[in-house]
Amino acid sequence: MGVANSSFINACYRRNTGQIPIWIMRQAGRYLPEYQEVRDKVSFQELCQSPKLIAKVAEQPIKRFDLDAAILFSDIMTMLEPMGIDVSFPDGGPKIANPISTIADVRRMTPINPVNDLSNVLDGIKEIKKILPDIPLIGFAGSPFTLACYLIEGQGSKTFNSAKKFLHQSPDVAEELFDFLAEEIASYLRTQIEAGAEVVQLFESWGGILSHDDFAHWVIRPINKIFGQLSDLKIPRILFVNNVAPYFDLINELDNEVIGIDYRTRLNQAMTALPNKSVQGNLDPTVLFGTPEHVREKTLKILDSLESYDRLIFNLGHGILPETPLESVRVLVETVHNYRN
Ligand code: 1CP
Repeated sequence: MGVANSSFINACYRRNTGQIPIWIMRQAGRYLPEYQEVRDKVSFQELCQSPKLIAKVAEQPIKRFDLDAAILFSDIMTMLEPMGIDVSFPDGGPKIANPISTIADVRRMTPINPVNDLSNVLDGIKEIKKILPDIPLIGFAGSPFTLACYLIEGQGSKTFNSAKKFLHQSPDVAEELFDFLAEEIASYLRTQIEAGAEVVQLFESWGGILSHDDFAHWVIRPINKIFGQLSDLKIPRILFVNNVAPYFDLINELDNEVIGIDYRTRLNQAMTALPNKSVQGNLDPTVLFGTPEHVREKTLKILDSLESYDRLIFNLGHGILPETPLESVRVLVETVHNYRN
């Protein structure tokens, strides 16, 4: 079939008349025993620095399930390391030893040249394409706001209140930080495409905590800059926003192709609210802890609620959780694929 005419790429452009495509956020990860086996031998950061291992774990979910896209195995924090940010993953989640708080901190961050500074990631993309030439490959980065959350807070948080306060206490510093991040993210995504990725996704994991006004300024504006800088590449540009519904009016105006929808929102409402976008989502990842019949029912409930399938990419409404039963994933993929042949 070829990547360009795959159901996934066609769905990104709102023209898929075949099977509904499905991939799963965090599809390579801890719920897979074969991933755990790799992680028993190397740390997460060692894994992210080895092109051969990147390709091996990116392929694992594709080998096991009939998924329609692969995603680069990396992390949103990886691009920060060559900028001089000291990132580690002591207990699973990221931790930053030198968080950002002043204009001097922002100016100390080094602009990166991805071809030199992130060559292992780009070589990982090339390795994945060698193994999986016919499966669309998604490259990705974190959004400026989501990266700023970790840069300012220094670690994960339930509220990211320090990051939110920062936008109001030090707007000029934030402005410079966001401009810097937007430039770096755009150039990094471009090199991912040049290395062989066919699609990009921006993860806006934390923007959903912002007021509507702040979302317009700190999410929409920098993301439009990033997507604008990629428009000449003519590749599908996906934006996933965790808690997207309050901002549908702003999202509609974005220059991109696909919006990832979190599990809180009815997918049919998202499709109505975003008439010119393809949508990607949105089964609640915890559903997969139910019985196979339950997984099938909840999946069909979403599918049955929709009026059109030409612009649908099925996915979970957030990342798959560790310990998710493998049988549930199999049932999910089968249910989506059998829905429209
Ligand atoms: O093996 C391990 O113990 C590490 C766990 C792990 C994995 C498998 C982390 C640490 N990152 C990843 C891979 C990863 N992260 C991928 C590629 C895998 C795939 O999709 O198949 C991607 C796309 C990400 C993106 C990512 N990292 C996001 C955005 C997605 C989201 O969940 O909203 C975020 C917020 C991160 C930060 C991060 N890295 C790792 C963890 C556990 C976290 C989340 C921490 C937190 O909740 O604050």
